[in-house]
Amino acid sequence: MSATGYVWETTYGWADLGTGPMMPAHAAAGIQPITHHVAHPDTKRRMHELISATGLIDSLTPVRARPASREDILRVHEEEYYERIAAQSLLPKGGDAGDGETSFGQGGLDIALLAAGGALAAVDAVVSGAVENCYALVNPPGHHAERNMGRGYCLFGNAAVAAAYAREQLGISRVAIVDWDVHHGNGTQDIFWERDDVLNISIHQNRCFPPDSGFIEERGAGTGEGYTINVPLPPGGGMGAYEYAFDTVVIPALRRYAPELIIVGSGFDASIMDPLARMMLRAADYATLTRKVMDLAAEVCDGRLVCVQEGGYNPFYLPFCGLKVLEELSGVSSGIDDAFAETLSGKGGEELMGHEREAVDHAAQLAALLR
Ligand code: 3YP
Ligand code: ZN
Repeated sequence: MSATGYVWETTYGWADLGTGPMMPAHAAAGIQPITHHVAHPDTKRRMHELISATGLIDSLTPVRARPASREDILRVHEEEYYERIAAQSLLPKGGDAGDGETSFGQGGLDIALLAAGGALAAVDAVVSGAVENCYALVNPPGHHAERNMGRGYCLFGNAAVAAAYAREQLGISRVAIVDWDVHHGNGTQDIFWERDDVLNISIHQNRCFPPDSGFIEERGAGTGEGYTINVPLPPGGGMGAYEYAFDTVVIPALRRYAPELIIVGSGFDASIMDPLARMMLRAADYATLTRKVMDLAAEVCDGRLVCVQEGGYNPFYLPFCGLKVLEELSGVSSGIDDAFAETLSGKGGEELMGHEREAVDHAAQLAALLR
């Protein structure tokens, strides 16, 4: 048994986004239904099955999710919003969390509460010392959900709910969130905008989603000024850009902030195979990023690290990205390599390019914590 916890619940794979490719089918608009919505949970279920089939799961400590309570959710969301989701969740066909793309089926509330509760259970396991680190493979994702509105497939801010819980219930005084999902963590940003007790760092493809947020000039306000750090990367970046961003912005900011707990928003949609973005990371690169955060966590917070699943939409490739992260967290080899590594080698993206260096340097300058 390694000291790595792992959360997956069967009903995470039962979240229903409907049959439209990205929005409900609409014949007059030319939008056809499809067997698998782009964010169908099978992609994440396939990660779970690879972790199971390789036997790596036997080296992980199972951590069971519990449904987050209403109180857990209300630490970061408006009561009115919670009630809206709860009411729609009773309808035979469910509802939508706010933007017309975040549909959920009947009982969708329960799955969303279990997703937030997976992040809570992971934080409990790590903070209590039952495990050193933990991967919560939850669904639906959370980082786009704002205080009063769901967006981008996210109902409740799972990582935000977990961070607020660690602060208010577990006596943790500073939490850092590192969101490497390729999209901007606008919801987490909205929730902690005026707070200095949660450092929120988002590394994402510039103007991918939401297209109007995630800029380096967004730095928080009031007490929270400087505790929101955005690192928007130009499209096309691979490990060259990510490594430079981590080494010059993310890791130094974490070192200065010295959190007592680190939560990674772990999306795999910055992969070279992802349909919803234009970045070029490989599975091994996710392991390298994991190692960087683990080393920093060992330095500042006894290794206390929780990964909470966000996005990722390539059903063939995401399982390998997740497998490599779990191998790194646990120090255990699954015996399986990234099956796409050879196919993907030579496609470029490893070198830091000049315009990427400029973008990261600019972000570093505006990261108040680095001053
Ligand atoms: C939500 C609607 C269009 C893009 C999509 C992004 C979801 C995601 O992976 N967020 O992290
Ligand atoms: Zn994403």
